[in-house]
Amino acid sequence: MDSNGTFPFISYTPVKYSEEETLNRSQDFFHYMNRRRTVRAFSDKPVPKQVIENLIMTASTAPSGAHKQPWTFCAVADPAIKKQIREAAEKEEHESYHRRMSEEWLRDLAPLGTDWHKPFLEIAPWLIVVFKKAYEIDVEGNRRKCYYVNESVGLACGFLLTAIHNAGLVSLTHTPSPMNFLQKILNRPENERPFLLIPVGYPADEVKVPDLKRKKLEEVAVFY
Ligand code: IYR
Repeated sequence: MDSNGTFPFISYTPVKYSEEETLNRSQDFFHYMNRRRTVRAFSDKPVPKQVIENLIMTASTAPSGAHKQPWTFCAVADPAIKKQIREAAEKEEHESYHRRMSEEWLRDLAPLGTDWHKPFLEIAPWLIVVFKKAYEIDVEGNRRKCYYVNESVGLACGFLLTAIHNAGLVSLTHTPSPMNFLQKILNRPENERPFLLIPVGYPADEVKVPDLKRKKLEEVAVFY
């Protein structure tokens, strides 16, 4: 930013495709993304740190309110920290599955076969813990507002899952609840709140996924 608080404007060079290429690319990308599946059983095969850095940099290209980029991605490979996260998550999940979740919620989850056991939190080579910044602290230590934080961080997570799939890796959008234990274990500052916990890696051999179907275009879109 310059001294009067505005970004200099520079010319934008769009990527350009012919109409036919645009059609093909949109179709191919849909088919590619439609192969993405959430996986709950991971291989312990390592993933290089550089790959994770690239995935995070891709996520961080997401648009955000007033370009605040109100996110922090904590990438955990340390087995001792993963163990701590697993133990804390399983404690909360045990409570949720046994006492906090409604009958309807448990019924809705039954087809997915989930329960309070979360071995993937130790098996997956990386856990990416996404934090949202409720506000920022500037260089002088003042509180600065962030805008549309949930929308912004949700978009960044979408970009992250897309990048993970694009790299031939798999992920699980895990939402232990409540998840303030992540702020403590990872020693994050007060302005950062846990948003999603995403194990990343290769799928376990012969992994199975539920045979779910995605809604048809007519069920998710209305054209005017
Ligand atoms: N957070 C719990 C329960 C859970 C909730 C939803 I909504 C899911 O789509 C899947 C699981 C867990 O991670 O097991």
